[in-house]
Order: sequence, then C-alpha cells, then structure tokens
Amino acid sequence: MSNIDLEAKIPNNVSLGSDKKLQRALEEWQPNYIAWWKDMGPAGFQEKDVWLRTAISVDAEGWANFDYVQMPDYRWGIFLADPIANRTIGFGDNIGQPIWDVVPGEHRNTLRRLIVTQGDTEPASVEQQRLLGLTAPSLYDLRNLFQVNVEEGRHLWAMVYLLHSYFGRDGREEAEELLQRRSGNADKPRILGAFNAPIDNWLDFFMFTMFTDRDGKYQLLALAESGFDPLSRTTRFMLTEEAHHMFVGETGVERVVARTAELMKLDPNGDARAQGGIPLEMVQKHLNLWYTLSLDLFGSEVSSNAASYFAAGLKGRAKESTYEDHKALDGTYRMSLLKDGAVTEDDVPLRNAMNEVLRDEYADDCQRGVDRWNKRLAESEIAFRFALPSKRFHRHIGLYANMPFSPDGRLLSQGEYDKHKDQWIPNEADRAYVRSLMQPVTEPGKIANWLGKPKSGIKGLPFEYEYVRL
Ligand code: BYC
Repeated sequence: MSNIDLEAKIPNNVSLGSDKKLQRALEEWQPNYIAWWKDMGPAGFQEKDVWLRTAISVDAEGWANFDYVQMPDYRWGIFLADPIANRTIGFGDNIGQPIWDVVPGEHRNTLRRLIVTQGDTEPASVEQQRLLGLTAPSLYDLRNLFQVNVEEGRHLWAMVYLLHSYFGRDGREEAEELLQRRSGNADKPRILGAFNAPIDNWLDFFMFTMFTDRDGKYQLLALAESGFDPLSRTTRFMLTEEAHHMFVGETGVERVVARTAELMKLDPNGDARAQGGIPLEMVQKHLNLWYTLSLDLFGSEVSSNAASYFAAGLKGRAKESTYEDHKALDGTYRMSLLKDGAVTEDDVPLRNAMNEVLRDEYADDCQRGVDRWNKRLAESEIAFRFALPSKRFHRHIGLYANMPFSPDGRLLSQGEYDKHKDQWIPNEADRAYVRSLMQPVTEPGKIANWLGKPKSGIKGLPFEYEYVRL
C-alpha cells in the first residue's frame, strides 16, 4: 500500500516529497491551474460551500471523504492505484515482458500524445459545463454537477502528473497548453470534436455524462491495460470516480423520462410540452446528438494508429484479460464498410479494427442504459421507445464522416438528409424550448417541473439536504 500524504500542498500517494524537482514543477503548475479553474470553472458558485466527495486514498473501501468545501479549496490530489505484483505486458508484440516504469524511448511521442489527448478532455468538459450551475433544477443536481467538475479537474491533475514526471520539458509544455486551449474556441479548440460542442442546458449535460463520460470509461479501460504502468495505475483509479459521472447521466435522463411520462398522464391530450415538460421525441434527438458525437471519440473504424498502439502494448482492449488471443495477429473483425458507395459487411485485420471493437462494446453498454429508460416507459404504459441510432448516422470522424445516413443507417441523398435533419437532431426551436425550461430552483427539497426527483439523495442523505449553501 503506497504512502498517502494528505497534508502536502498537493495531496498524493506517489511520494512527491521525495522528488523535489518534480514537486517544485507541479507546485509551479498549481497556481496556473487554480487561475484556470477560477476563470473557466463553474461560474457563480466559487465561494459557496458544496457538499463534495474528495479522493483521499485508493482503498476500495473508504477512498473518499464527504464534506462541505468551497471549490477553489478542493484538495485535488495525485493518486495511483496500487501496483500489481509481477505485472507483465498483457497484449501485443511485447506480451509477457515486464511492464515499463519509465517511458520507452521509441514510444515516447505516441504515449505523450495519448496522455495529452486524454488530459485535454478533462478541462474541456469543465469549460463546456461552466454556466450550467446558474440554471440548476435542484440543489441535488447542482451538487452533482460540481462533483463531476472537480473530479474532471482531478483527472487533469492525473495526466499532468504523468506529463511532468515522465516527459521532461516537453511534458511541462504540454501541461501548460492543457490550460491554454479552450472548448469551442475557433483559434485554440480542445483536441477532440465532442469536447468543443456547447452544453447549455441540463438535458445535454445528462446526455453528455451518459454517453461521453461512457466513452471516457472505455478509453480509460483500454489505457488501464497499458504496458506503461504509471498510466495503467492512474487510469485504474480514475475509473472509480468515473462511475458516479455515468450514474448522474443515466439517472438524469431516466428522471427526465419519468417526469415526462407523469406530465403526459396529467395532460388531457397526453402532451408533456403543454405541461412544461420535455417531449420524448425531443429527448430522443438529444440522445441522437450525444451518442453520435461520442461514437466519433473512438476514432476511425479502420485505424493503423490503433493497430500500432496495440502492437506496442500501449493501449489494449477494455478488460483485455477476458479475451483469449492477446496478440490479435491472425484474427479479423467483421464490420460494416463502404464499397462503391454502398454499405457492405467485411472482415478487417483485428489489430486495425481495435477502435471498432471498443466502440462496439461501448454501444452495447449504451444500449443497456437505453433499455432501462424504455423499461420506465413500459411501466408507465407509454408506447414510445428510445433507440440508439445507427453507428453511421451523424458522424464526423471515420468512414462515415459527413455522409448523409439516416438514424436507421440508410444512405440518403444529401437533399433528403437535409430535409429531415431537424427531425433527428435538436434544431434551433428545440434548443430554444429546452433553454426556456432551464430556470434555477435553489430551495432545498424543490425541483424543476420538467425533472423527476431521484430515488434517494447522496450517501444516505435525503434529497432535501442542503447540498449547496447559497
Ligand atoms: N476528434 O486512427 P484515428 C473522457 C484524429 S473521454 C478529433 O482515427 P486513433 C472524458 C486522430 O487524433 C476519453 N480528431 O484515431 C469524458 C488522428 O489524428 P492525426 C478521452 C480525432 O488515433 C467526459 C486522426 O484523427 N480519452 O475521458 O486511432 C468528460 C486519425 O486517427 C477524433 C481518449 O481519447 C475526434 N473525435 O484514435 C471528461 C484516449 N478521433 O494523427 C473526460 C486517448 C480521431 O491524423 N486517445 N481523431 O493527427 C486515443 O486513444 C486516440 O487518440 C483516439 C483516436 C481514440 C481519440
């Protein structure tokens, strides 16, 4: 069990105190991070007491402490999961060899790039969600938003620790740049597409935490397999925190659905909108948007990058140990491809298909969430059912990028696609309507009309608890 230093300027279990140079470098980055947080973190609530959990160890039991804290004082720490004794590289050409405790020279650039890409998403999401607190539907939701935000901040710390520790001056420069790019800024955008899309309402926030954080889960699972052990250990612990983020998303949408179902029952014409709710068709459009933006985050269907990450032992499959063949040299993976403008099924060499393998596991996981929402509808005796759109619909990366596919996966003419797009993806009028519902509710125990209450509060506390002291 690693030593935990909670009193240090930067709480950590990586013996930071014994490496003065590294400690100094991170302590120099710290005020820049705080300045970024104050500038780009949650607007309007920095001086409020928020009932937050803070990671204080990596024990499966009791790794977190819950208390009121003002966000700029949050104890962002560096925590790596405990090492696994005698761990060896679990896949690719170097299978069976000892894991790396330092960065192998030949993989330095690739690893840095993977770590920077991962790191970039964390502050990006905080920036995207910056204004949401001002329209929170309840104190419970407000607190959950801030919980997600501070933990994305900690995940940035996790990646910055790796950059500072293992990549010298380049790493320190990258760490600075992680604080310079801005979500949605045309001149200095965040690296990946979905992290530049606006999140200006709570339905998008719930969809983001359902679908985009779930991409995070799968990318982190794949990186947790890495032969570069510090990356593996840090991502393993990040996954512990990530679970709550997806909970916020999945139950958030479920509560929208439950409330819409109630309002439909209340209305003489079964019209949720007439009662100030979000119609199910509109929820489906937001689902379409965030699911497809998140599909893009897995990269191209056929990817030589993915093949070389796998070959080198840098990035595996999620839960690599559940597969039989860890070399993936002979296998193939069946996927839909485009040939002469038509969709066909074909076999792709397995290593080149690793992005698609991960994307398919992700899609199955998303489907389980959608099934739970549909169960809610069935219980309410409502005929509507949600569906994940085709993986070809509304894509911006890979084989199907910018091609006019319908949600059920048919290739349309551009004209036909443009004619229907407003029925599939939130249009301006939809956005204006959803925004009009976003009125803050800040009294303990109260909730906005468009959203259902959660089954319980946080950590055994009631929903009525004063999660944020205003
Ligand atoms: N947007 O072979 P390709 C999270 C680029 S979320 C823009 O297709 P590859 C979180 C690609 O970089 C998880 N560009 O892709 C969630 C490449 O560029 P170059 C984040 C994209 O390399 C919520 C080119 O296209 N973690 O943690 O196999 C809140 C062709 O490359 C995109 C990671 O992503 C895109 N969507 O895979 C907070 C893990 N996709 O070389 C946090 C680290 C591809 O031509 N990243 N490109 O300049 C990776 O493993 C890989 O970089 C990717 C791409 C999976 C993203």
